[in-house]
Amino acid sequence: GDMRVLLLLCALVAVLAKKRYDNYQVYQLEILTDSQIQFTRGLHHDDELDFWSDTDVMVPPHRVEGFLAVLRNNGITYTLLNDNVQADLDREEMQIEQRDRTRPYDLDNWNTYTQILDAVDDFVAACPDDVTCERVSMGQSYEGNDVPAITISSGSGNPVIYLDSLIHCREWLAGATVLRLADRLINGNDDEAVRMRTTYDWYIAPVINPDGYLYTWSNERMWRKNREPNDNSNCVGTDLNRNFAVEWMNAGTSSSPCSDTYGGPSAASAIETRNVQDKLMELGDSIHGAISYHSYARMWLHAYGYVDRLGRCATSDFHDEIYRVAELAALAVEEEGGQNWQYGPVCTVIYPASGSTVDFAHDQVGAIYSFTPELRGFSFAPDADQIEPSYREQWAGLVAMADAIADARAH
Ligand code: 0X9
Ligand code: ZN
Repeated sequence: GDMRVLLLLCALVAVLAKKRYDNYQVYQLEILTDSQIQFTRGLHHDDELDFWSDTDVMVPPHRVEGFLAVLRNNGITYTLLNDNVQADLDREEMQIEQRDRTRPYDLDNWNTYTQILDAVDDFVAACPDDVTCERVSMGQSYEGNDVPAITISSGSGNPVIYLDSLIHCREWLAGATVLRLADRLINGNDDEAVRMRTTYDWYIAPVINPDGYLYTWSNERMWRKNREPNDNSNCVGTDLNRNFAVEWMNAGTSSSPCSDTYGGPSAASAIETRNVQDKLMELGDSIHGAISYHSYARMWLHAYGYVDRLGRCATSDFHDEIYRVAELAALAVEEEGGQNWQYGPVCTVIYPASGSTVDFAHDQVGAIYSFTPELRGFSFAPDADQIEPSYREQWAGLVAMADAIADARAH
């Protein structure tokens, strides 16, 4: 009767509401020379081109022909990485449907926001005797969703390591990796896990941008920003990783609300940014290490992302020391995972990008060991079987970083 028609209509609306990526293609550009770099930076201003990394760009089907012509005319060589993004998303959806439904979440699969909250609650409930664990709130998002965090403490005033993920909500592998790192820290009985949780206190925030994360599940898988509307524009969202109050709008940031790198109307305008800033400032000097996980590019990055007055990449006073630790972490990741990793400052290794977590923690908080790994792989929608190797190699990188920091402090 009427009820069935209504249900059908609801289903139809739900299907129509979700953006499809049929025949969206991803190209990897070869950018080696300065002029190739300059040309590619120019492409960043085109809001229809979605840069997945420094070299990889997703192109909607109606733009492919013209885009490739422009590349050829400018002498840019390219390879096709993905000829139909929707096929990857279909596979992803299938893998999610095949999950074990008897469990509230699955650490080897993609978890919804609610499932991540369930995992956080489970972890803290399973806290081992040598530490205390708590679920705390980092604050609320624009839409009023909780930004959850896990604290692990031995109660003896240990230095803190801060971890976060999903500030860019489409980078699902980063969230899945951090969740498994938290699981190992709490539930691990091995020597390394025990040593990590008893020599450091931990503050772990797996979902910095819950509104965006929910939106990637319900409406638009490749959404990156938060979900705050913009004045005088139909385009929604601020790139939280350009919104921090550190050299805001200095480089690699758009002032157009429709851009994926829109820095917001003012520094720290977004509540999700302020949640992170306030917590980092509160933890202050007790932070010995801060890591904001992103995906993907196979890089262990550190400060700075911003440039000096002459437009050259700025260099931290602590460059040599943080580069040393980045190298140790990257080598540990490489050795465990077998993929090739780069390391160094954001600005030189990937591209100039100011107002991000890594620079804020370094400059404003004084956490000199502030890092931002770009995880493994070649897509924002990797196979779920990438979660395990990502976690394994990131555990190795995390332990290498933590030990290198402790070493430096001891000398
Ligand atoms: O553009 C970014 O924010 C980062 N790349 S991503 O594909 N994850 O969006 C690169 C900037 C380096 N990361 C930080 N500064 N945290
Ligand atoms: Zn990111």
